[in-house]
Amino acid sequence: MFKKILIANRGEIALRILRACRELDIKTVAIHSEADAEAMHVRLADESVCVGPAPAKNSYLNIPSIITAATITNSDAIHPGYGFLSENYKFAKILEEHGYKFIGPKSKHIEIMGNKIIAKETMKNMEIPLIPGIKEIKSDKQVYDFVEKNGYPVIVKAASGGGGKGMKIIRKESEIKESLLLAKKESKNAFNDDTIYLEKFLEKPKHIEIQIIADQFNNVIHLGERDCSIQRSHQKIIEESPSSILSEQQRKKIGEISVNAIKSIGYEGLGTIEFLYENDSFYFIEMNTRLQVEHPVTEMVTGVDLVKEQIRIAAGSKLSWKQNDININGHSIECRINAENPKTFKPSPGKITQYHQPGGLGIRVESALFQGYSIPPHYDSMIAKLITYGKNRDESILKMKKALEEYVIMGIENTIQLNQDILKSEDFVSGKYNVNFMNEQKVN
Ligand code: MV4
Repeated sequence: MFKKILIANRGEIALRILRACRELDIKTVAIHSEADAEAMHVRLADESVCVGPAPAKNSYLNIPSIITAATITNSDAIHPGYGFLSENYKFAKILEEHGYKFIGPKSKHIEIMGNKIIAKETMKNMEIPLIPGIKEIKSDKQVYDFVEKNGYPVIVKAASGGGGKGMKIIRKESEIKESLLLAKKESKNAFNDDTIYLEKFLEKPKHIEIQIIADQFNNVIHLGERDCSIQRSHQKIIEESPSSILSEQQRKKIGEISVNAIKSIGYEGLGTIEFLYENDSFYFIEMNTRLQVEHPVTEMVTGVDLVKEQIRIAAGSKLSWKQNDININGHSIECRINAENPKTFKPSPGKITQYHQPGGLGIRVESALFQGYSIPPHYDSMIAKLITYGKNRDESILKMKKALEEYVIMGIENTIQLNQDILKSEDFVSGKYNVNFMNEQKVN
């Protein structure tokens, strides 16, 4: 097992990783920017190293500085968390070449899944269903021919994109030329790669993702699904597991398909296979090769500590579970709480003047906040995740409503009330919501 892990992240996820390390009796090194010297992850770690100034590109993304921190602290592994360097295959590769274990998949698999066209081709060969489309758009004519045969609407996406960047929906012929030009231009600007592809556009899909975990001996299991359809501008707000619309047979089938695909590429570590789900069918869109923000809902319903298992596997241990050991029990919901104006979603950094967090049976808070802490303006605005567990979905919702009522975060604007409004809405309560929920909802 590792003796010391450097946590290349901040905020709630740095604390989550730190706690997993403690339980595994592994020493921790926090890294931080100049703006985060007082942050909770720095206070709780065994050691800490300042890796640069406030802007992430100079600190949490500063690869030479982070490797130097690993060297001077004699760390043997680096946990990237989510965001920042977590899906940077070059970073994973540098660590592989320098004898530090990157706690995540092999750089090769991060690279494959980072290119959405290659990811889709890889999955297609493994019998995962795809949305009909054009693999790589090389000429406008291909698009004219496709819509002639398959009709509108279609969607153009950036090969290097993901999470919604550089997407264009095309609903009629007159939009084709401009949309293709714009999509190319935007993806060149954002990703320095103007490769684009096309899919038939699904109007009302759910976003359903399957959690998998694979060890270094090609043992692979899935841990059911998460429904992440409640989002705004491609930022998730509420996630839940299990999804209320899947039957036990559907879960088993999509889980097995996902496991087989992962097995056949020799993947190692945690992974999430993202699907769009419409009219009882799953369509693969992307794979995430990192620990995800919403991992707690899966932990609550399976009882598996995903971060401890991720670390154990990275150290070369075998999976602690066989597929038959995994049962989905009860229901879990996660609400993300952001330091934002709940109407405009403009970030609201500043000092927390009063803080009280909810508790009780089935209530879990993942946050690095404390009274007197100043939220810096330089990073993501998510400040807390509130997770509930109940014996069924109704109980999980009820506990969430009561826990949100109890949560006090003063001094900054936050999205607690927005979460309350969503929980009250008819579409949320029925479970029959889709990715358009926040656009359609008259959440007030
Ligand atoms: C789609 C789609 C409909 N049809 N692809 C947005 C982010 C990226 N991961 C994929 N996205 C979508 N791809 C086809 N062919 C609708 C979306 C989409 C979406 C997907 C998941 C969660 C939220 C979403 C919100 C708007 C659009």
